[in-house]
Amino acid sequence: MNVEESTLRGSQPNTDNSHVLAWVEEQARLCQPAHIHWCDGSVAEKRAFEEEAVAKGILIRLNAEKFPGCFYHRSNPNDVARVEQSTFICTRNEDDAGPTNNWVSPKLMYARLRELTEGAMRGRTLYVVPYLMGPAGSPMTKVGVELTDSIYVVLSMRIMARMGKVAWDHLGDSDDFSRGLHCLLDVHPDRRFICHFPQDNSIISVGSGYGGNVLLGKKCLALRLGSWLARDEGWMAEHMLLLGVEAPDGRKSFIAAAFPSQCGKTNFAMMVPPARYVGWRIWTVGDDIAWMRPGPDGRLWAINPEAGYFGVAPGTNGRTNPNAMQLIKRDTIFTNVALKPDGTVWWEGHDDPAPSECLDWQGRPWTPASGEKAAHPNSRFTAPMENNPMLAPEVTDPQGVPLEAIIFGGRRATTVPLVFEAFNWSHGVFLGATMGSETTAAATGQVGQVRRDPMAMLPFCGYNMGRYFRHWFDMRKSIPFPPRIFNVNWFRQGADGKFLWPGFGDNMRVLQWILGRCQGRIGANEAALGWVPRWEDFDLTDLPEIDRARFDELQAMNPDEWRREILSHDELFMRLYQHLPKELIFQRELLVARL
Ligand code: OXD
Ligand code: MN
Repeated sequence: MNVEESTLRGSQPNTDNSHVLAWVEEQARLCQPAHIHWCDGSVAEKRAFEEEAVAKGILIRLNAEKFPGCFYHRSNPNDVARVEQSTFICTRNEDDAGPTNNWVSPKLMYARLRELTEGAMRGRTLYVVPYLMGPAGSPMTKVGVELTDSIYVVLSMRIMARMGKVAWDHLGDSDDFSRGLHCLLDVHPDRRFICHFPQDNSIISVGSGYGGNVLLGKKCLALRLGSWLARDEGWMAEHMLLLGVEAPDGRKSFIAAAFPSQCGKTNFAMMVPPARYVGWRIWTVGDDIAWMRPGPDGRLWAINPEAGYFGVAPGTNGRTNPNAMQLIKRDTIFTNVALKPDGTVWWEGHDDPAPSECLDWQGRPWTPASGEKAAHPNSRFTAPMENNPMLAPEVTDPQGVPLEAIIFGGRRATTVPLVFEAFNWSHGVFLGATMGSETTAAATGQVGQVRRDPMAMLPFCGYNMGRYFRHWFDMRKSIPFPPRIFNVNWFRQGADGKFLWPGFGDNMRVLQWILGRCQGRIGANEAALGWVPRWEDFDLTDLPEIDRARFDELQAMNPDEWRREILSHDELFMRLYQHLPKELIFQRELLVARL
């Protein structure tokens, strides 16, 4: 079957929203597709798309017995990660985008994109993908419509968001939706632009097929446009996982945590506590994005706007994330992992030993002697959240979940202790704003360099970061009972270069301390960095490798390292100086004085 023969190639509009109809017509006139398909999100439609994608070689069907409903996809080798250098925030004033974003004026960027997209879908199908970010019926939920010429994007969007009729129903005849246009073009880095127009609530992404650049509901809408909308509307759009901790007595506490890409958000959100935590359970609300707003009770409430997981495959296994290993056995699209001869998949860090032969992420024959990685370090699984055995039932609650704690954490080999607590909200905002982390493969560029990544939002804040900090401080005024704020670092290394902390399920011990603090059950020592755990309060039962000396090493605060750390904050602070809230300078001074 080719494009021309596809039974799906054309369909009638399935909404009578005049704003949508007019906009789709305008975009179709620009891109000149051969067909327009209006997606309804049904299972029959999904099946037909899968057939078509397989027939065109875009997807490979995996072993139906071992991986029912699962597919395999390879992206263009030049297109395997987010491209921060090609991502733009196009506001009328450069200052609104701020120094941490690439900026081009909307006028210029629209003109450049018009040239690129004119006739770009000739002979192809334009899919109209209506979707919701957030649960149906939630006051926080937003509608997006993505126009794309990629069937892989359509199938992925159907996993990552609530797609189809549900979105038209939510929208009614309103004009309030994010307009997104995605064209593959020739998938060439020179013609790759991921552009956001916050003042028009619109996104245009061209030249890429990589999830983070093209599943427009995720980073583009839920974070970049979302953060802009959130500031205007008095809420927060954050790069945070959401989880619920259930105690043996059934009480559930909800926590949000911000970590940069590839620092273990998915694993943390799906954590299985160690055996000694009898009766304790961790429920996943979300693994990447949280939308948070003050509730009528004065607490901060959060929803996960997504409906699926776009998780990093390498390193995922039965020890690091048993729930993920369960949920990716069905209905999942794997991208850029290795393909085994029996139609199953593999990646570095998988439970199974390396296959004696397979095809690597570029489709080349691979053996363990090849000397290269079989899966790309940023290879991914795209899987529906409903397959998660520990999916929190609250994930569909229109009100969301009330937060007791917010955690910030980066990937730091040195300097930053395992856990400490901020003295108050302002101090917590300072901790988030000065977060540093080593770069990873989630974005193109050098891996392993420490960079400032405030609130893990550096690549995702859709406006001036200085004003974003201001928004964080201001939010306190509308949250009488704010969550407590903590800083963690799972990645500290000893002199031997090995991780000091086991991480994964054992992070439950850190969570336990955090909840004890939130609920007033556990004391702490006041230290220069914040409140720090006392040895006797920290549960290390069944973890003999963490003796007192190791614990002290994990929690150590080395004044020389911190002097350097504080100086390195300056680089970001100077760039943002024009809009930097004075509270951050005061917090810095207080820290220096405490040191
Ligand atoms: C992601 C990312 O894919 O942060 O979630 O890059
Ligand atoms: Mn992310």
